[in-house]
Amino acid sequence: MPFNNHSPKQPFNPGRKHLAVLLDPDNLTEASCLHLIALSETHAVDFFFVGGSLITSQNQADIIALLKKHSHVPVILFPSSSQHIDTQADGILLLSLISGRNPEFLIGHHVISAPILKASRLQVYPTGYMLIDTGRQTTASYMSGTTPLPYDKPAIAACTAMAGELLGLRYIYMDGGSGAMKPVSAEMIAAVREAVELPIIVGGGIDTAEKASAALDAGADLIVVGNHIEKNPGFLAEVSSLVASYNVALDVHR
Ligand code: 1GP
Repeated sequence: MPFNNHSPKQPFNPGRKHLAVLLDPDNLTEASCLHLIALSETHAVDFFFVGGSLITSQNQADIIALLKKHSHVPVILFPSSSQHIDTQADGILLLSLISGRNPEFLIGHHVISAPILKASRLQVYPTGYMLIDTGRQTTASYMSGTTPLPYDKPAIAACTAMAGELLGLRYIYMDGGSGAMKPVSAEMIAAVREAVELPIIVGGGIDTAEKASAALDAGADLIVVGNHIEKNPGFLAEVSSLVASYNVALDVHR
């Protein structure tokens, strides 16, 4: 059986800021997906993440096929279970839900997924996934049967991320949950930034440029925006320009 090299290529350009647009197959039509693809041609997007905590439609495969046909932006799966692996994508966030204590999401789904991933060409990104309590129970927390990290306990987040790093995970994803009422706090992101050297992904409830800036300033390497771009595709231009402005500033100071 031809096994591929799955050691993660660095998807992040070290020292730069990045933007991922999260596409939830349940909230997309072919037309809305094509519209976002067109916008991403003129406003830089580093990654399309595809997935959701509960997918009720059957169109994930069609959405990924559309993205692969019409866009050069890498498509990375953001799966909620082993059932959502799709080998049309470029890569997969292999999420270990380290904020929780549910073995199925720490290792169970991974065991089921492993032979499929090994036989695929998907780039695998081992990611310590941390759900943060941002004020109301999220689908991710309910569906995973886990308690999210307390919002105002940055030390717990820092120690959790440290443990993930020591276990060999390569990325940390701090998520307030899709449509979160408030994003993960800058204090918590900064504490995790201080605690680990891994690239940090932050998402959930980023619906203004100010919230995006707060996450980037605190140390996020990649911000994920889903809901607000689905509701208001024009936000893609705004947040993309913002991320680009950080990179221009970084270039100037080199
Ligand atoms: C959720 O981090 C993502 O898992 C994105 O959240 O949809 O609130 O942008 P939003």
